[in-house]
Amino acid sequence: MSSEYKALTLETLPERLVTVESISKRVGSNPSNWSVSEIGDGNLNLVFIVKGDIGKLIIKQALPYVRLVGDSWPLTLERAFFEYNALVRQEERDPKRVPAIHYFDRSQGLIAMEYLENYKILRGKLILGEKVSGLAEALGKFCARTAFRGSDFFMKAEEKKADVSLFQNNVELMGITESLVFTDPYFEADRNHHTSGLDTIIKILRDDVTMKENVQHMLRKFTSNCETMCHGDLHSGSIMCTDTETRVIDPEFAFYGPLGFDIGMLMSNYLMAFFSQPGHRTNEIELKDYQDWILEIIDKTIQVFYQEFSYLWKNERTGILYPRALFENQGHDSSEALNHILKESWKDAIAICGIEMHRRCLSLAHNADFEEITDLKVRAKLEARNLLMGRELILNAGSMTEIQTVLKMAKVFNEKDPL
Ligand code: SR1
Ligand code: MG
Repeated sequence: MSSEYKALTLETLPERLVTVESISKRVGSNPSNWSVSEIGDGNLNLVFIVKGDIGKLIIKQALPYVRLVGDSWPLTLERAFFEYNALVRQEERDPKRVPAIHYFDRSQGLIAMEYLENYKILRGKLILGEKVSGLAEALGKFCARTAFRGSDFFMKAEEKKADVSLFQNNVELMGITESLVFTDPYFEADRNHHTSGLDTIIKILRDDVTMKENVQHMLRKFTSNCETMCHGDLHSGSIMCTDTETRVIDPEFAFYGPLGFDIGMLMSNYLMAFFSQPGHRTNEIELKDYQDWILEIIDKTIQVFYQEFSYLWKNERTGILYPRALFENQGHDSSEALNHILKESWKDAIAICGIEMHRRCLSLAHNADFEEITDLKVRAKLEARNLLMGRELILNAGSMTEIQTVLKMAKVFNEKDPL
């Protein structure tokens, strides 16, 4: 392909990509037999499915602007470079959990990757009330393995530093998170919008100085604690599932940051799915059954995360931090140190969880869990529960040491009528 950037179209894609051997050998060498559809429903990029005589591929291409907003918000193509690099590392750290990559072209902002046959975006399944077996095991392990193996607990110090330095250049996407997640929800930012009827709740949040301080303490960690490589955008739209299989996609927001970041964001998106359920089903038995299932998934995910992280701590602690030379090799127990790290990261995860619960209802990019509820009174009530619980999490992150406390709190807020 030429190096001058051009966005692909349904018409130009076959002739432009058939010359790429790693693509044509998987799709077919006759471009007139390729069928192409554009399926991107995310906020940033073009995503094509290409089908040919031999097989199917996904082609993802960055646009030089934010797709959700248009060319009034320019964005370089570099996010594809960071996504590519993150996928390579995630494959090493948790094999077969992310799509295989078949081609990358930095100047075109383009990645060709495995087509996940029969998989659907998890968010859609959560809205429809579909269960996925093995979900908690897959994502608990993914979060633990990527967190542990992307840190100084495991990596060679020079490789870790080189990697931190590479991902520190993901300035634009970290900038989006810094504004849309940590800042905009808490004042009247230009790009904000919210469901009508929520003004009294929003005033409570924006008047809460202690809560805003806690959010900024967390932003300080986001900008300065580079302890591990985070996916950076691990919501239910970045996860694809069949009824039994789970894969993680879309790590373009990857950055080196706090260990609890991904698990906190994931938990938040489950809680929003939980709170939004009454907007998607009215049969009381089905509703309760599905909401209970979501809470079980959160519980299990956290358990698996702890088990896997502890396993890796015992068996793969090869980095410069808490070396065996200082502990096990001298007959000294390192489990108190592990508990300290897990406790600190859990506190961060709770705070991130609350912050994500706020931003998805208050700043630019809302989630379909709530947005697809057409009855605005119902939507406002459910979002209000979510917003107020988010506040409790941010205020009390330090004292909510057990996942059970979070799950009980979700059940309490689920019964409230705060408007
Ligand atoms: C302008 S991008 C908005 C949001 O979409 C992505 O998925 C991230 O969550 C980002 O914050
Ligand atoms: Mg995305």
